[in-house]
Parts: sequence; structure tokens; C-alpha cells
Amino acid sequence: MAVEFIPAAPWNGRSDPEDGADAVRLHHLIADDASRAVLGFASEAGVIRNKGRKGAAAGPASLRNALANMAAPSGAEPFSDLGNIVITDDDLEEGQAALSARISDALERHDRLVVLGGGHETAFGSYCGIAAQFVSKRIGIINLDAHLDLRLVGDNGPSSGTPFAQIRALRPEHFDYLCLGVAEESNTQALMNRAQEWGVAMVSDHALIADKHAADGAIREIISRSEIVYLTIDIDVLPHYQAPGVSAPAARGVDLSTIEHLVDHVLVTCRELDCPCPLADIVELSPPHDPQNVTAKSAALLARRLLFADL
Ligand SMILES: [Mn+2]
Repeated sequence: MAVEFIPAAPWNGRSDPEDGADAVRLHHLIADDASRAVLGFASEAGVIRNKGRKGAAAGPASLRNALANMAAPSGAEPFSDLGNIVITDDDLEEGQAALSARISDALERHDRLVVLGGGHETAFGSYCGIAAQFVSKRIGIINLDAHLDLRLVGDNGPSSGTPFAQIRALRPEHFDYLCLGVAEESNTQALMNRAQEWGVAMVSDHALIADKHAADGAIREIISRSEIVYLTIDIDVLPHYQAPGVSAPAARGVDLSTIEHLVDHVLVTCRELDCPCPLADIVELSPPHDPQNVTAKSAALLARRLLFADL
């Protein structure tokens, strides 16, 4: 079978009973029917079509491992693991449809879902899922990424480089997209022109390196005109030393503490403006290129924030 659903396996990790009841790690918090949940999308079909380095299909397992032993925040609520959608061969479209269906179903029961990718082809499935659940709501898309991922679908079909062009094609008049951390060298002028033509808001990597607050205004603007926010984090927005294990490591990149600030700022602003952010994904972690698990740890720090921030 080319697209398979694999139920969640039990989480394991270290326990320190000698330290008492507060020695809680994330693996202790797994429970059924919690208000927050993770779901894996084990796919690299989009990365392969995009001529990238493969390995992203192992991302969800590596992210769960990195999350398991992290210390739980004080008073953390339990969270659920909804298992993995696994794509083999080249069945990307079928996999994205399965992801979308699973997400829209999960959003009925969970206040926040964090999807563990997968290449950035995850985003098309994510968006279709949130759009199916929140029909007719204005959805603001915030992408933390070195790349615009706005390439047009060519002969190879959709890939990890096309999700936001595919999303726009669904409902061009509703397309509202903010991309943070854009590297000028990683996007052709054709993509920059398209972004401008389609009204995409951007903040460059240079601007964020110079001032971690450079995107705060743009974040507030998109959230204030949206009814729902979908946040997607491509881990290749980080510099190579914090994220070597991606298809396209960045020589420059926006450092992790700034990306953490951006995630916090999105969530805090959503709360302030009463605009929920029920869905986020973390994509492009490629464990075969991550021998020290540094990338998995960087990704897990962000996933932990998304799972435990106040809603
Ligand atoms: Mn991307």
C-alpha cells in the first residue's frame, strides 16, 4: 500500500522517580483525547520531486525521540499522539489527501494539532485540512522559511517547492501569506515577482538577523485581518549549525532564539486578537543528514513551544 496509517507507538524515555512528582518529561504526558496532539506525516516524495536530499520521511520519528526526554513545562497538560501517515513510492497527492482528512477530523477534537513532517509538501495537506474544518473562515498563513515555496506545478507535479502556489490556486481571492526569513539567494527573481504579484508579505533573513522584532508588525497585520492562523515552520530557516539535517542547509539562516521569538509572538498575538492558531507544522527535518540530532533538537524546541503555549 502506498499510503498507510500507522497508529501511535508508546513513548519511552528516562524517568527520575528519586526526584519526586515534578520530574516530568514529555513522554510522561502522552494520553488519549488530550486537547493538544501531534500527528506525523512521513513523506519525502515532495523533496524527491523537488530534486532535494531525501530523508524527511524519517522526520516524525526523530522529532518524537527528541521531544520524549525534554522536561515538561510547569503545570503542562497531557497531549495525544495521533500516529503517522506514511507515504511510500511517489504517492504524494494521495498522501496529502489522507493528511488533510486526518487533520480536519482531528481538529474536531483537539484545540491544537502539531503536524510533524515530512518535506514542505506537508503544507498543502495541512492547509486543505484546516480549510475543510473551518470552511469560509479567513485563514492567514505564516511560514517561517528561507524559501517562498511558490513555484508553479510543472511536469513533475506538486512538490516540496510548490505548496503555497497550490494553496493560492484553490481560492486566489482568499490567499493571505506571510513568509518570514526569506533568503534572497534561495529564491529566483521569478518567485520574488510572483510573491509581489500575489500580495505575499515578506520579511528577509537579514532584517530578522539585524532585529528580532523586524517581523512583529507584519505578524500583527496578518493576524488582525484573519479569523484563523495556520503556522508552518520549515526548519531550513535556521542556520546550518542549528539545522544541518535538512535538504537545503542555510549558510546564513535566522538563529533559533529569533525563531523562538517569532513563534511566541505569533501565538501571543493570536491570543491577544482572539484569532485561534489550531494548526502548526514543522517540516523538512531530514534525520539521515542529522548525525548529532542537533536539527531534531532544534525542531523539538519549537514543537514543545507549540504544544504547551497558552491558547
Ligand atoms: Mn519550505
